Amino acid sequence: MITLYTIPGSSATPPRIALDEAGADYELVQVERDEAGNNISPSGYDALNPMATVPTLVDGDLVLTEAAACCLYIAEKYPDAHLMPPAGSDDWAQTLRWLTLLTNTAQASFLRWYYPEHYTADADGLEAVQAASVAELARVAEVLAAQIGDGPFLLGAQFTVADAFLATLTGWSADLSAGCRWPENPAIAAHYNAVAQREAAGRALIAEGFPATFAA
Ligand SMILES: N[C@@H](CCC(=O)N[C@@H](CS)C(=O)NCC(=O)O)C(=O)O
Repeated sequence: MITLYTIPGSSATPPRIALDEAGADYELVQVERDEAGNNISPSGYDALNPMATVPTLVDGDLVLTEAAACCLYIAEKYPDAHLMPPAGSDDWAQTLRWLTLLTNTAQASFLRWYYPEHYTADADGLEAVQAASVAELARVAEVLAAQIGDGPFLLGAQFTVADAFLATLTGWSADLSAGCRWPENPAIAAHYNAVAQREAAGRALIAEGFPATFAA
């Protein structure tokens, strides 16, 4: 059985959505942190994940970190769930493109906003790190909205793990200031709502603390 180490609402959300969409048999293990942000439970967690982050997915002897890699693994392990287009197809390549943008640009930018102290040694520079992050997130949102178009998903009719990733980041963006929140963009709000309307994905989003819908 798969074990997914998680903190509610975290980067573990996309693989959790993927597991639920796949109807996988899995267990969630909550990672507890102290006030300094050190993982204190389960003991030995940092040996599984040398970056000391969540998620970590364990499946037998496999120990996998990085949310995007976990999503792709789940998609491959449960092919009947069709969480990725057929390997080698143009849609498959484009899904990799959007998933990569989501993880290495958008998610990274959100993490700079959430943890600015990790990105500057200047105690007076935290707000500047966050401001640069917000500017990048606004740019990425425009690119994503253009790709969604009439949607409902990034690749049109087919839901993929990239949509699980995007819905999670859309949920995170509710923490940003007014004017910067992704659901203020109608295409992104409609995308989130389409993901949330799926039975399994919607259940997972709610369980992770995200809203059932954003006003489009
Ligand atoms: N690229 C990593 C990022 C994981 C990540 O930074 N997770 C956050 C929670 S959303 C975390 O555990 N942060 C703790 C820290 O950076 O100390 C992934 O996708 O798995």
